[in-house]
Amino acid sequence: TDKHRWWKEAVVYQVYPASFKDTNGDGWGDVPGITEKLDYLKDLGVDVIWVSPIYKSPQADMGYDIADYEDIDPSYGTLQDVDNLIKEIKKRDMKLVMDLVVNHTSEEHAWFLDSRSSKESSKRDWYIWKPAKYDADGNRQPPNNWAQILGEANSAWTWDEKTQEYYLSLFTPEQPDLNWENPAVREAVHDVLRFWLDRGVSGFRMDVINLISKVQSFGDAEIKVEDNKYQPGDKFYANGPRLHEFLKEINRKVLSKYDTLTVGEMPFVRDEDEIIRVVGAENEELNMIFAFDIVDIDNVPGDFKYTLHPWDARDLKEIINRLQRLMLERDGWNSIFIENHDQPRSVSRYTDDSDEFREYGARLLCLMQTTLAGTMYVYQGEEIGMRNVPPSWEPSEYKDIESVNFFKKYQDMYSGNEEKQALARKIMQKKSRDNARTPVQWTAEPHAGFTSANAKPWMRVNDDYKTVNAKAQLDNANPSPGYLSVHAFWKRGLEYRKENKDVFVYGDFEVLDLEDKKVVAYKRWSEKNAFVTVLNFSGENVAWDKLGDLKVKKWVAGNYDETEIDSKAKSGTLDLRPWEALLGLVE
Ligand code: TEU
Ligand code: CA
Repeated sequence: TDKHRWWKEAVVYQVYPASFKDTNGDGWGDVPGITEKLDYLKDLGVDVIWVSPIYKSPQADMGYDIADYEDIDPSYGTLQDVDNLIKEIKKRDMKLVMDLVVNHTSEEHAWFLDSRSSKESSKRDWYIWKPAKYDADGNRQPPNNWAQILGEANSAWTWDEKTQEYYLSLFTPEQPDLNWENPAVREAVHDVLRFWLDRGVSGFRMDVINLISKVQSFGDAEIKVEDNKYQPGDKFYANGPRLHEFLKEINRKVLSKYDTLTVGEMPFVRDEDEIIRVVGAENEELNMIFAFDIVDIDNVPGDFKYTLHPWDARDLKEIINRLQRLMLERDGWNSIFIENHDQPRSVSRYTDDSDEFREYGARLLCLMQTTLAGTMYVYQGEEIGMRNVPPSWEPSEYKDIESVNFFKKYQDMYSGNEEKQALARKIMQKKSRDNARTPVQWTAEPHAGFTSANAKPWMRVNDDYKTVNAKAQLDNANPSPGYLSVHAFWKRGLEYRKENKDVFVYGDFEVLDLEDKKVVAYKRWSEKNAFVTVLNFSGENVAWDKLGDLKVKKWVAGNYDETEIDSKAKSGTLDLRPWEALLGLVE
């Protein structure tokens, strides 16, 4: 129909380049490493490759601090390497999407160097500068109480000695926020988009794009986290007053002139009208967003991310149901993802990553994602069921700035308190971004084949690589009769999704049995076909009797022995084993 678009049907694979594949033995992944693996990605069923930032950067936040939007960081390669990558991608009928980080730049970007050089600089108002405040004791204080996002113990404002003012740096001091109120900034950003689109790139993943418009009063945030000096300030900068104007401008001036995929990262915001204003087909802003509901499921609501909060299948169903229905009913569009470089590994987080159940869990999550409506995103390593780092890791082995800051906060606040230090380690192992950033496990060779044997990987490889690696799963796609390796299951799942795109990409959605605490189940259908997905999100046997009127014609996929799948009940009560997942064609 007229609502079909290539970017809706596409399977997007996210590459986190430092950890993907190293080709020159410096222990750091690179652009030629991506090129080397294109056949692997094509074979998996990938259509679009989204590469996390490879631009010139001091790497304070792994490239999300950009010093030059129009050049490549030498640690990743050269512009020629990227041209070659684009050429090779096109040859295979795939597309490249770049990461666009324009809420902020690096402090080393020429624009900021100029801006901070003097109050009279012509680029002073390209960033957000404010005078200090003074408390009753005459001590200098930042302009307001907002906390830094990647270092919650600190202020979002950084003092500049030379010009005696604060600049806004929501993420880290090395990432000053651009002032989007200034039309010259917006035009410079438009030029960045054109630069890459003209080079053959097919779209952008837009980093924290909903933070670009700030409430200009820059007032204090309400106190939500009692034991923290600074507070979450998102009410003042998430989906701020001019966001839609700025997005429409980008669309009108740049995007509408190309055929692109655009996905905006949109933390903090749950409001349905706000979501539709961005992704509603009529609104001409972005194709889709990354909503944070599923990846925030285990955070204490209203608190920072490094907290632990229990959840069960009901919470997951509520989210899936709400977002699937919202997009279908209001002509918006979903992104289906549960992993990325900021999140722990899904098999560890949502299922059970023990040796006994890891593969079942990974196949269950695959079956869930490949049968939901939206554009499908796979994060590197997800397709082989990579795990979180093991609990035995020392704090010093975590590399991410957010992890470093979190450990430091706990050390400062609770020094000498063994219990709190143990808690910090536990939270880290469950939630840190490092979990997703360990090198991809390609083979059982030294360093998992990520880099050469005598090199030192920039980040420790997960010890489980001898059993969990791509080669083992490719060589042995059928580890035992009726079972597929996690990789083979993904490959088949993506293929099946495309063959039945009328249902899985575009079809209708209805959740079954919202109340059950263990099982997530839903029906998907089109004019041609109907399917039911049943997922046991528990390590227990469950007798599930909520198929209702549905009669299964044939079970077509499952994460247990598929040679026996026909013996499963087709109506009435379904006996589910731990983490069992089933897909059935219904009458
Ligand atoms: O992340 C934005 C974001 O809000 C979170 O996902 C963030 O990673 C953090 O964990 C919240 O506690 C994006 C990028 O994906 C991330 O890698 C960058 O660090 C960040 O923006 C700044 O550019
Ligand atoms: Ca390298």
